[in-house]
Amino acid sequence: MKTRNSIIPHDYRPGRERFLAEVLDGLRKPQKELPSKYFYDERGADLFERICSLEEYYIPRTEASIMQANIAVMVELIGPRVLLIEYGCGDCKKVRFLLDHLHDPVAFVPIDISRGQLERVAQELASDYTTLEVLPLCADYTSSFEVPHPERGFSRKVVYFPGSTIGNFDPIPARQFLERIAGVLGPEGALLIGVDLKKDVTLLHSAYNDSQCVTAAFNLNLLERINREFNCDFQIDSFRHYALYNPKENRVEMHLVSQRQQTVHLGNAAIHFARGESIWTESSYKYNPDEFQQMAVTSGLRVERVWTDAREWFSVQYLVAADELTQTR
Ligand code: AVI
Repeated sequence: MKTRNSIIPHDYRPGRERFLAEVLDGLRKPQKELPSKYFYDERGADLFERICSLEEYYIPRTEASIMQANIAVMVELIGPRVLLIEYGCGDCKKVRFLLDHLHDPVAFVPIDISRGQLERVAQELASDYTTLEVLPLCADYTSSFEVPHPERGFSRKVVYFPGSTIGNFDPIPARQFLERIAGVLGPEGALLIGVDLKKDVTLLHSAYNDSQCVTAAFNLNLLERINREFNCDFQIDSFRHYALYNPKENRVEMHLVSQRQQTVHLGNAAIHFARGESIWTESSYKYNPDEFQQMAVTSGLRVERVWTDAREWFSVQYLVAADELTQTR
């Protein structure tokens, strides 16, 4: 949607009521939890940008090095005049590298839940890439929405999903999400996705427990956001960030641990915390390439190429629609 001076995103954001219902639902479970998608209000999006520039958080620079080393082959596989869609585009820094190399991309649909940032970056992209139609969409990208249609015809849809955000889904939702992407892409489309790989636990530990405590601030901001938006009374100082690798489940888990026995009030609800009790706020699954390939195939997608860095910390993978016969549902 375009007005004279600005690009207005199509808006499918979850409303306040749904946010509140999901918070209450999560805090009433025996293992309390909060959905990680709510990290990304304006402050959360800023803190995540800061995480991405930390030395310990290896993902952005490792992924960027893989993209740089292999971009010629990637754009050859993707082909010209595509409709590019990015799920969870954030500040759109990563996609610029791809846009700089693609052959005459027709349109770009950046999708993100953080509306202020999305409006800003869509505007910047539209003025930097003058032949590209920028069609921002503000949504929780795990929900249903319609991909906007560009004015010019395009050859195929390509979804870009970098940063290993797929790792933030539990295995069954991850498979369902890939299935949904396969549906958006249709038989001709392609998915370029970043997938974090299993690695030394000490590296994971420092990546999610950085020395400047930016990840801790990012995690705690979720409680601050709930306080701000629902007039809730979380005592932020009485919760501590805690992240650990769970080798049995192949995931980093982030928690907020109550430092004392306390009661928090949210609307009419009173939520009790024992000392040491945690709220589970995020999982970040780590795969090996075979495991990811297996999951993709059951979602209607086939991994055609996998690129990794020399230390095999991270992978960028190119997927297309699986042939009917190879799908093992
Ligand atoms: C967005 N996502 C891939 C990040 C991750 O590594 O799971 C979010 C994050 N959480 C803590 N640090 C970064």
